[in-house]
Formats: sequence, C-alpha cells, structure tokens
Amino acid sequence: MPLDTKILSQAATEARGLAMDAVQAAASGHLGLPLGCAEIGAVLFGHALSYFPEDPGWINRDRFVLSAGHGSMFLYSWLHLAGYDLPIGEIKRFRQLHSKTPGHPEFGETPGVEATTGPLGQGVGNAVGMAVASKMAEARFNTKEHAIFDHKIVCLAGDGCLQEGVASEAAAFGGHQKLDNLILIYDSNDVTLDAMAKMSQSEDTAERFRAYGYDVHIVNGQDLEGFFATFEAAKYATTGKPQFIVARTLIGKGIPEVAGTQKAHGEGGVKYVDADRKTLGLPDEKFYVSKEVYEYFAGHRQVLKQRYLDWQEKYSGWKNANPDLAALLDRGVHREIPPDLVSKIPAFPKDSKIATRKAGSDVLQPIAEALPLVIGGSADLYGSTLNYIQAEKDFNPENRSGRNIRFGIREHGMCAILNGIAYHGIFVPSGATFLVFADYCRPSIRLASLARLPVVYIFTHDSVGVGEDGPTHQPVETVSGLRVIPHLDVIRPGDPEETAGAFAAAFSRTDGPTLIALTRQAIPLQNEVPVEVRREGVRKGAYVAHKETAKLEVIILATGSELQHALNAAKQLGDGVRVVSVPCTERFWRQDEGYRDEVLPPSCRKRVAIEAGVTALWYQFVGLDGKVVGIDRFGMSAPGGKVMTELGMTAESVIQAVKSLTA
Ligand SMILES: Cc1ncc(C[n+]2csc(CCOP(=O)(O)OP(=O)(O)O)c2C)c(N)n1
Repeated sequence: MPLDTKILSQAATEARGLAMDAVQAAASGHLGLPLGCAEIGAVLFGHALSYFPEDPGWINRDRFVLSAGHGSMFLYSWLHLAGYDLPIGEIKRFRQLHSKTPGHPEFGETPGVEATTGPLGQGVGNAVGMAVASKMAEARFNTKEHAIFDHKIVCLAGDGCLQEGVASEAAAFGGHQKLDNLILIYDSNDVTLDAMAKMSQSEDTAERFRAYGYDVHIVNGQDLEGFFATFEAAKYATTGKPQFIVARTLIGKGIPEVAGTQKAHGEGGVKYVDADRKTLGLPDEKFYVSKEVYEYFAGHRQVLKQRYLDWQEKYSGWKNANPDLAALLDRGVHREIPPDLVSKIPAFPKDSKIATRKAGSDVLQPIAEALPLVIGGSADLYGSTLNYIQAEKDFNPENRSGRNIRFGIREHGMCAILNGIAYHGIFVPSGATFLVFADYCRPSIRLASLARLPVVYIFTHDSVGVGEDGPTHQPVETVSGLRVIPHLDVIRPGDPEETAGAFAAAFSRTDGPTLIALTRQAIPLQNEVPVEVRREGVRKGAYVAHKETAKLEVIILATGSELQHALNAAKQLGDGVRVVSVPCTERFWRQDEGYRDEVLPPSCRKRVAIEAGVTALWYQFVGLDGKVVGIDRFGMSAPGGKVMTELGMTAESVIQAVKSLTA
C-alpha cells in the first residue's frame, strides 16, 4: 500500500502538539525525542507496523520497544492515535498519579507498551531478547503449511542507549546470532542530555554495528518517504543479518529556539511552545487532534483488522492441524504451570553429598522436560553453573529450536535479553552466572522485578565457600543486596531437596522473577526432615526444620549451606532449641501471620541467625535481643572449607551465640 504522506505528515505535527501539551501540563518530561522522531512514529504506527489495538497481546504482532524511554510521550501519542485503550484524557494526565501515562513506559500499565524502559540501553537488550523468542517461536510452532509467526522486533534507541554497555553486549550477541528479525532504529541527533553528543562520543556507530554483523542503513529521519523506504528495505532484507537504521533527526524539531541543541532534550522548550505551535500549523486548542487524523487511523485500523483476521484464519488452520502444539502454545501464553511440578523431581539418594549447583543441574532436567517452554542460558559458565538442559541443544542460527543459550561473557546483556524473552510472552527464560556477578546484572534484575517478569536466575558459587578464587569471587553482601529488591524472590536452598523445592517454586512463579543462589561446595542432605517438608518449606519461604522436644527456649534461623551448622548445633544444645530453615525471606513474608507465628513464635525472643554473608538483614528476624552469626567483611583466598571456618561459619559459633543468650 502506498504511503499517505500528506496525512501522516499532519499526524506527525499533531503528535508533536500532544507531546508539547502533555509535557507543558506536567511541567516535566522530555520533548526532544517525540518532536525529533515524529515522522518515524507516523511511518511506524500509521503504516508500517503490524498490530491490533483491540487485542494488544496478539502473539504475532510486531513488537515496538522504545529503548529511549525518556521519550515516553512519543509512545503515548502514537498509541493514542493508533487506537489503543489510551484516551486523550490519559495523555492530559501525563506523569500524574495512577494515570496510564507514567513518566517512563511501564509494562502492564499501558496497553501497547511492550517493555518497561527508561534506564538507557535496557530496551535494546529487551528487543534482542524478543527477537530470540520470536525466532524460537517460529522454529517450534510454525509448520510448512502454516507460518503463524513472522513478526518483527523494532526498537528505537538514542545515543544514550547506544553508549550504554548493556546495549553493546546485547547488540553484539544479536549480530552473532544473526537475528534478522530485529530492526534497530538509531535516533541519531548529535545530542545527549548535558551536552552535544560530540562531547562524549566520537565513534562511528554505523561502522560499529557493521562490525557486529548488521546491515546498516542511513536515512534522514525527518523524511517520511525516505524513512519508509529504508524501513521496508530493512524489513525485507534477505541478508540474514539484523538491521540497523541510522535515522538522522533534529532533536526538538518544531521548537526552533532549542531544536538541535541539548536544551531540546527535556522540557527546556516548553516556554516556547505556545508561540511555536502556530508556526507548526496547530490551533490554540491544546491536545488537539484533527478529525482527519483520527479518521485516517480509524481507516488504518480496518486494514490492520483485516490482517489480524487473516492471521486468525491461518491460526485456526494451524490449530486444527496441530492440536498438541496449539495446546503447548496456549500454556505458554497463559503461563500455565502444572500444579504438581515439584513431584516430577525424583528424590535424591539419602546418602548423597553434593553441591546445590549439582543438585540444581539434576532438578533442572525433569523441570525442563515438564515445561518445554523453559529456556536456559549461561554467561560462558555452563561448566560451573551446570544448568545445561541436557536433552536439548544450543540455540544458534542453525538451530533455533535449541533451548540452551550461550550468552558469552555478557551478564548484563544476558539479563536484559532474558527480560525480552519474558516480555515476548511465550517462553520462560532462565540464565546463569556466578552469584558475585549479580552486580553486573542488577539493573536488568531490577527491571524484571518492576515489570514482574517470570525470569529465573540460577546463580552459583553463593558464598565464601567458593574458596580459592578469593574475595573477588566470594559473595558476602550479594544475597542480602538482592533480597531488598521488591518483587524479587531470592532462594538460597540448604540442601539438594530444598534445591528441588526452589526450582519448582521459581519455575511455577508467574508474577515476578526468582533468583536461586547455589553452592559451589558439597553439602549434606538433611535427612532428619522429610523430603516433602523440605520442598514445601521452600515454597513457603521458611519452615521448622528441627522442632524442640521441650519448652521452646531458643530459635536458630539458617539458610543455604549454613543450615547444616544450625542443625548440628541444635543436636548439641538439647531440648528447647528449634531450627528454622529460611531459604526465601520474601516468600516467608507473603505467608499469613498465623503461619509466620507458628514457625517463629513471637514469644520466643532468644534467636540466633546464621548465614555466610552480611548480618544486617537478619535482625528483622532475631530482633534487638538476638544474635547474628555472619560475615561483615570481604572473604579470603584459601580453600573454601578453611575460609568458612576462619570466618566462623560453624556449629560452634552458633552454640556460642546461643549460650551467650541463655547464660
Ligand atoms: C542508565 C541511564 N543513565 C542515565 C539516564 C538519564 N538520562 C536520560 S536521557 C539521557 C540522555 C540520553 O541521550 P539520547 O539518547 O541522545 O537522548 P536524546 O537527547 O536524543 O533524547 C540521560 C543521561 C538514564 N535514563 N538511564
């Protein structure tokens, strides 16, 4: 279909007006991108993208990710014009309490917003992840007769995104993986926030992406026809490479007083908009959209609807011919998990003494079999993290059905990509590295938590028990540092059966991410506690692992590899001692008060906690009267067992702490 440049140009002007009025009304926000990229928005939402506002979750829609999330008014204007459930009233309430137009795009808050963006660069990683998921979906669900998946992933990123390391990691991975369904548009406007971009960058970005393995196009982003032609060339390219479009734009176009300078980036241009709207041809009426533009989009929706209905027909044919595949896809889309997942994991032999990372490897296999949409990956550490799905192969350009992703040494990129796979809405992603490198992942983990994505992190080498690699590789503050992220479950299982419970809990969770922290070193099975109690105890976050045999006097709390010391101490201390295993504090806080009080009776205030990590967080459980045996310093380079003993991670330390309370 030919491009209607006249009406799309008018739509671009009116979208500029919406951004101006919204940012002016909110007295905050970012005008530069919505104004500079208005023509790009008009081409994408007014013509080039496949989507259907009445069914924003349509699985074969093109995904559009605004990585430069500060330009949120760009997205909101176009989603409004496109006909998503985002009425003009919401545009007027830009950045206000409980509006559908938050400061930066938030997944789940606004129909049509595909990813929570704002921390620059993350959206590029998300888009790469979506492109991975979409390739997987094509490989696993399309048949010769019915290609139900053929959508593109389109991402708009600015200088800021492309300066960020996470975008470089993800983009390089995307090039290596030949993700030819990815179209990355670079809003190249020579401006960042503080200054002209040349003050902080002098690389040739186009050449950089060529080197990553992208086809590179350069176009004037203000030229509707030129941009459309370039976009189409990228969309239909047959080179097998991802596409990088350098769109040269004028930041803040429409406010000549600031356009092309850093003053245009934020709300600096607001004071000129009343005068400049006239020059643009906009009436005095604020939040103005002409009848013709609304009518154009209403007409365009009919075109999109036909495309959607054609697809539904194709889908029905596919579904009839492939009922099993259709049922699987349905389970993925609706995030259905068998309630008896944990029972698919065989019990460990009672005499085994293995590291929980090894236990994790063992339990991952039946989980991956029970949940065919689970995807795994490791940042070049499969040999240590042991999370390879053994019945499956690598994901790569030759095998898009592979369920194991080799991310390379790109932890941050990996986690942004995992988020993208989750956003895509079919697969359940998991990824692995050493726990100490969670700091390299944290911005993406935080966003997974904010967006409530069901991502599973399998992070191993969870304490100073790592040993010889020394303090650089020995987490001490990491586990507690992760526990403070809202909506993130951190599970540190205390033996292989708790590990089984941890994996079942993590892969059953649909409303947020879970991080499982596993040991490098072998630890014993706690056979004193029945298998079901340990597994179910993890689901609840904490449970009584050893019950007192006389009047309750002391509670010892423990997690991970320190559970063994707590149980040993209890044996030596005698009758009035209870041990509570606390594999996941977040899950425990979600239990009702009755259960929490049953496990930790408030009347018992003599409490000792032990964990091979910083102590602060444990005071919420032991209170002012309690003691914490922990490690408030960095570790040391020596064999793991020696380091543990040297730093007091022993039953003896627990006994002494208890005695100091009961003396
Ligand atoms: C990780 C991160 N660091 C810093 C910021 C603050 N910030 C928002 S936009 C921006 C400049 C972005 O420049 P560019 O992508 O060129 O955007 P433009 O000025 O073209 O709108 C900065 C530093 C952020 N949002 N995320």
